[in-house]
Amino acid sequence: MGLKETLKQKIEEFRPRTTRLVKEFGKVKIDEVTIEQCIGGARDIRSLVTDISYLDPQEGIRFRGKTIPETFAALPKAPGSDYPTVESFWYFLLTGEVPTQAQVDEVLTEWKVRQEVPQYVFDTIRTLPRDSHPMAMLSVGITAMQRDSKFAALYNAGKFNKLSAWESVYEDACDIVARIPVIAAFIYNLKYKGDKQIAIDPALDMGANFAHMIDQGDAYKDVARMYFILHSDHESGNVSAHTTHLVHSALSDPYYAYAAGLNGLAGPLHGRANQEVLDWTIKFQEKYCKDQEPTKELITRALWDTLNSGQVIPGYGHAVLRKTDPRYISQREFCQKHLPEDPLFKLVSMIFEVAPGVLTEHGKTKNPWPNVDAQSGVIQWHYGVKEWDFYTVLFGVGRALGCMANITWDRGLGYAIERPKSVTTPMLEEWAAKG
Ligand code: AMX
Repeated sequence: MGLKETLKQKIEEFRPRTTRLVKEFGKVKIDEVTIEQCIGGARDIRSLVTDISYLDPQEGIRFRGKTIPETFAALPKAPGSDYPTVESFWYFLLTGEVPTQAQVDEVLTEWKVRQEVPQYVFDTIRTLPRDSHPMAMLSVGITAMQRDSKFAALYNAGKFNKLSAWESVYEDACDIVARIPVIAAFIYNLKYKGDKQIAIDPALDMGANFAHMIDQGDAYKDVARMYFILHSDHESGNVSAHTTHLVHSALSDPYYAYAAGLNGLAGPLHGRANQEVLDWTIKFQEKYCKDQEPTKELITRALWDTLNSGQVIPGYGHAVLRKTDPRYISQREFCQKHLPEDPLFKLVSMIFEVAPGVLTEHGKTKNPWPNVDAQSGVIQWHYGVKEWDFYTVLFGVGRALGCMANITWDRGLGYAIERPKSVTTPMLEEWAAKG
């Protein structure tokens, strides 16, 4: 059975569970809301459902019930590689099942057809000023491609059906995940390589082809596979996943929805933190280490300078996590294996030794530990992808996997338009007075 048929069976088997919960247990309370949460970004309020991944504050992310090491161990690997193909991970995210090699091969073949990006998308991106941020370029590219949405076409033809609409969301989702690395590589070459474009190699899996298209060697193939998988999903309350879900809940098609998600990912408190980390680290070297090697004392001074100027330490802290992010650890282990002597890796490791203590002493953040973004730029830098304003685009390629798997299931289970209720400040004051 192919991926779509498997998914169809899974969605149809799952649907009665959701229907029963709403019909029979709809009034059961699972949370209550405080004034602090209402003003403070809805933090921790249980009000979203996803089965694609779950984020435990202590343990970190589980994709479909599996930790990062379990996920990497379970999925079929790319030939000669330590890492699974992105295609096998896509199958797993969508269905919750570890695919056989034959099932992975089917996705690989399908993506070869889907990955052809229409020329007008490239033409549209080319009209932007070259100094536009690459995230703006990516967002424009995805929005431009909305013209091709199969979900929008179905809706426009008056054929929207609540039970089967997910099938055209799935079609768009697959097109987006297959095409987005090609668009990202195009942007990279356009912005930083004098528009010297490299054609798709149809023999390669998604990660390997991305490496090829940005003119990287074999070693980077696993970097791309690992990077896209690690950045894919972090349950559905984070800004990019939540925005994508929210926008799609209005039945905006997956292109509109993911462009919106990317626009959220572009924020410095979210996906752009990986760019900020490199920026911070390079500026630290320039300012504090002109005539000397970095030391813990110098790092401590620089961290306090940043905090005292009212800025955050990028790559540290998290809205949900209360421990070192396992995505950080996974990338750190990659560095320890493949680039242990890299000076930037050594510096980032030294920051890891110092920053949690400084942030604890500073006393504001609930989580002084590093998140995914503290480690990801180092790897890119090591392999020569030094244009750090591009790093969030890499995040965006990976995040497409989670966001697209999520909205395919959203539609499959017929989730409603999202519409939380607002209150006014006088109302809060009135409730506050009553205690
Ligand atoms: N440096 C300095 N101060 C920090 C901090 C950091 N890394 N992390 C949190 N704080 C501060 C907050 O700004 C807040 O200060 P305030 O009371 O003056 O407003 C206080 O600590 C409490 O914040 P919190 O409850 O611990 O965090 P949060 O849930 O409000 O925010 C996050 C989470 C990630 C936005 C925050 O930790 C942060 O700004 N980190 C740096 C940016 C970053 O790395 N973002 C990437 C996160 C992962 C991702 O999405 N890719």
